[in-house]
Amino acid sequence: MCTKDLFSRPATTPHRLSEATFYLPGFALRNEASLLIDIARVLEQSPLRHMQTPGGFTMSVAMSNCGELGWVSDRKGYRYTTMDPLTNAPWPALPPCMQQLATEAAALCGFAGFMPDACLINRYAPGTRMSLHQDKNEQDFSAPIVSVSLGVDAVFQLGGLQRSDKPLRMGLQHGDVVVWGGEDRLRFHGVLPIKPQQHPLTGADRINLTFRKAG
Ligand code: MD3
Ligand code: FE
Repeated sequence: MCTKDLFSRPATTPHRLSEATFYLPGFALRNEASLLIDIARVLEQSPLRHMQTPGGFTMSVAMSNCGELGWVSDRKGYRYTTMDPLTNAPWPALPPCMQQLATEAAALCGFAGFMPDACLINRYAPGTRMSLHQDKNEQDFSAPIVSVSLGVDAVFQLGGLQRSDKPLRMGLQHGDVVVWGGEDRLRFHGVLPIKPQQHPLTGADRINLTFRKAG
């Protein structure tokens, strides 16, 4: 499935961060080359773009999607669509190697049979942040979300179920995977401004993939 990868690594055991949040350090390293090729192909069809918020601001994170459904934001609100509003074509299909990575990571964390129908691709340039929010545009909160970090390091904020709960900070590096489900699925979370750094595969950028069951 991920044939471009020359070296295979053993699967890491998940670290349980809370009741239903699991950290798999470096889990995506075994497929890093395939993943970056797949992402580049997706972005040729549905390019990264800065979406508008309902309040009329431009998001600093550049985004695109693959899978049956894609997350969009515009003046009308946040939602999932089957068509890319930029190209007026369906979102590119979820590449099998990407889907397999997400399904395997979820299964290692106790979420057997996770079949994502959406993958949001976020690109953070230096200085870009994502403020605390909940992911609640999906139909089914019983499915987990699988997050894959690529490129330069980020400091992730994991809050509680109330916006006012003080968030924990954790570093996320190239290849790290985090799986969130169950009672942690609706926790507030965010990303602090990305510091200027260089990564051999992505330059100054961080790329984050979030695999979701949206429909
Ligand atoms: C914790 N992305 O796209 S992924 C997003 O690094 C988003 O780009 C961040 O938040 C990023 O919506 C963080 C990690 C993540 C995803 C979903 C969660 C953390 C979560 C759901 C519940 C709790
Ligand atoms: Fe989120």
